[in-house]
Amino acid sequence: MTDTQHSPTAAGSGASATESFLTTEMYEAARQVPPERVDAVVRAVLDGVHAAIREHKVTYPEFQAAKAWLIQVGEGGEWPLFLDVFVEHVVEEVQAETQQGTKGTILGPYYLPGQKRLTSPATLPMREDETGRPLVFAGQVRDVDGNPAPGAEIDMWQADADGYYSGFAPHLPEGNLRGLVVADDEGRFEIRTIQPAPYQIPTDGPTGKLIGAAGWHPWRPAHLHLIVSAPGHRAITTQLYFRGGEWLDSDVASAVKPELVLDPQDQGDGTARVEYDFVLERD
Ligand code: MBD
Ligand code: FE
Repeated sequence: MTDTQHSPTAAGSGASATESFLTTEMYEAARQVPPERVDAVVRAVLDGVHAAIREHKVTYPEFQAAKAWLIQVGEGGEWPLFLDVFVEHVVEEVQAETQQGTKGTILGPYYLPGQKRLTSPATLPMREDETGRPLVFAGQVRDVDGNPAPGAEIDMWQADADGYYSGFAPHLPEGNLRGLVVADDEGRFEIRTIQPAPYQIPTDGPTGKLIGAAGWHPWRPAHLHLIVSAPGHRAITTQLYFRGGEWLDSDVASAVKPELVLDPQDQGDGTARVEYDFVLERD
């Protein structure tokens, strides 16, 4: 890989996301889709495309431009980025119809399994000179009846104070601001980290070019990513946002829910603290 391909500003983050996705078991699980489902869903997607062409009288130059763009999304490795930004929120919405407890939201393209296991109280791995407001994030994992969930784990990842994710930006150490935090016997956890910056879709890749061409903005509000799990419980994939943060009302990925907005309180020493409890369904 050249440096350009893996630089955080270029489509390199997209290419890394494609590599990462194709090596996860998530993809294996999706192989066996019955033909009736493929027929019904793909037909509906194509019907939607045909309807858009008719409604907007799409021309040959526009069709060819779309074809060139689709090719570039693949070549730039940006399918995970594009699909997670513009499509995943609806898949999550459908799944959420059958899930109780803490609200979930999209996984996004930057999850990396197998991070360092840390015991609560824990500090996420970070650089010695990591910038950003220090944040203490604490709470308890419980079931829907309010009972503590022993053996709970919080798999957490986030951008740094410049909006970059480790594993997808070459200047960051592996595992930076990622960790699997093991809660105590009553599901309680306390995690020290820093407050992330908003995330900007790389403007020089095909996804960013499309966003620019349409006159949209490329921003997600600052967020923490979490997968919260406990033995005997259904895991929840979610994100937590920050009250008053920029782009909260216009997330390009449409993944903000009001229940997921934190309001950390300054502790008088430059550190902020916030409590958030998670509620998991039993299996
Ligand atoms: C992100 O950080 C993210 O969380 C999503 C969903 C899409 C792009 C970048
Ligand atoms: Fe993210």
